[in-house]
Amino acid sequence: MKSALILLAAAASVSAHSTWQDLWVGSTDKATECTRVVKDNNPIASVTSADMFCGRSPAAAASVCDVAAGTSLTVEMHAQPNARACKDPAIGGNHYGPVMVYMAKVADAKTAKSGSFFKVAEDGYSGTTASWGTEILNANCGKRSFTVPKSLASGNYLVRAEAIALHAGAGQPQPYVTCFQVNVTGGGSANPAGVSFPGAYKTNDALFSKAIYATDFKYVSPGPAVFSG
Ligand SMILES: *[C@@H]1O[C@H](CO)[C@@H](O)[C@H](O)[C@H]1NC(C)=O
Ligand SMILES: [Cu+2]
Repeated sequence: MKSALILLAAAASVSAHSTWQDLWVGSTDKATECTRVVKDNNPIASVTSADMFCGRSPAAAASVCDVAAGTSLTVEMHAQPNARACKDPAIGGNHYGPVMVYMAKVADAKTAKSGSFFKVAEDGYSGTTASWGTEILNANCGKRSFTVPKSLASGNYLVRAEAIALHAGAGQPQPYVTCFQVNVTGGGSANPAGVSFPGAYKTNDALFSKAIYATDFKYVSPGPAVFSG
């Protein structure tokens, strides 16, 4: 009986893991065409791991997707690879935490192994029921849309989608990260300052240092402020 319960608990925690996998350019579903698909749906071991760059051992993406500056991109997360049904939560269980998107200008999105990432979107927590970024994601079938800043310089970029589950408690953030390869066209001259991954977060950052269930928990955004152009 005891071992059956432990097995059940293990199965539940595995199914609650998730992975960013698909990209939409405007209303066009690019599925995984421009995705550096990560090897599995497990969280990254720590916010200082080398996996923080573009996720757990990502495969090369087939393409680089064109997107016009000032138009929208949508990143999409689901629990299991290639399982996009809306009936299942995108990131279920009690995986409460922020959802963020970063971009980094790179010489060649197909081969880039590092980047200077600026933040383009964030859903943190506003203190009310169901306001965590991951809850908003679940309410939107795993999709988070954002506008590629109109002022951004044209060229290749990595889009880095991130969700950080905080349910495990203080000092134990569980990040999920995937990168997408895009080519921004018709842009301006902005080259926003960025941060590196790993590097931008520390395990003792304010957000990771306090359990989300603590009565005095307060959301403190990890990383830089959102660049909106
Ligand atoms: C990016 O778009 C520009 C403008 O359309 C094009 O000249 C260039 O070849 C594209 N680069 C890639 C890598 O797709
Ligand atoms: Cu999980």
